[in-house]
Amino acid sequence: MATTIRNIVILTGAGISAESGIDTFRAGANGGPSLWEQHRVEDVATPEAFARDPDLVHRFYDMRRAAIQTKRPNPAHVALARLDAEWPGSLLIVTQNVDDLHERAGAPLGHNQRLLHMHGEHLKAWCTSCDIRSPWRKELSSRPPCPVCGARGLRPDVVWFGEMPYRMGDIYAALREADLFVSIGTSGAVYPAAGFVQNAVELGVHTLELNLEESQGSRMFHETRLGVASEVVPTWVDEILGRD
Ligand code: BV8
Repeated sequence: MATTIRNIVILTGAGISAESGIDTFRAGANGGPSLWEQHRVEDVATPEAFARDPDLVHRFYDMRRAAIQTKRPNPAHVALARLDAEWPGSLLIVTQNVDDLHERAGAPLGHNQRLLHMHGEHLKAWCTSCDIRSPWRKELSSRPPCPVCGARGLRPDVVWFGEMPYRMGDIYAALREADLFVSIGTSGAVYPAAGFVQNAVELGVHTLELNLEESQGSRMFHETRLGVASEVVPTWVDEILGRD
């Protein structure tokens, strides 16, 4: 591992929010059915699905948008917010999650852009008429008017399968500058996010995985630590901040 670590890129997935009671895509919180067991991806998370049955897609996202507002950040989110507040080098947290638990774990995250939602956010609505994204906490099933242009063409501001993830240029630029890439709570099943570890290894970056179980990308990491995020993430943050 590089002697001094200055620039860190962290990728988070549904596993970091599991202990906050948010279903992951492969396992339901509290043992219930996973998101993808409740709905087929191609029925609810593709542009084609939205064109075919917008009511079903709106119901799916209205349910999740309402649910995350009843959840709270857990010690893993709080530990990353502490790292963000205290890390002297560069840090970019790239989340695949569309919940706002990273932001709610520590105000600094939102303001100084050290957090990036590559797959969008539940709490934003995107107007397909004026192309503006607006903060949104309520439902979209009743086709409410866009707060900017008044058109009734709002969609969830999430990246569906087949759509280009957000700010890929910023992510690759941060990986090129990184000394350390850390992946937390992700199964490594969805691309291009699942390809970041390979990109990092090819760039000579040290790679660390923190996950409940082996993932599809585990063999590519220099180091894997297994356990629940609420335990392994605070321990790692203490270590990297030299507090252990
Ligand atoms: C694109 C938003 C063109 C919506 C999401 C290459 C090869 C094969 C396929 C492809 C490829 N390139 C592209 C594709 C197609 C596709 C894809 O990857 N398909 C897969 C299914 C094979 N990708 C796309 O369509 C992407 N777009 O490629 O555009 C392009 C190409 C190149 C460069 C640029 C653009 C768009 C994908 C984004 C889709 N939208 N979310 C919504 O949320 O509804 S994806 C969604 O699913 C999440 O955001 C996340 O990315 C993924 C779920 O994965 P995880 O977060 O990892 O969750 P999962 O449940 O799977 O795993 C949880 C993990 O946590 C587990 O490992 C578990 O052990 C662990 N865990 C559980 N509890 C805990 C824990 N860990 C710690 N503590 C715990 N307590």
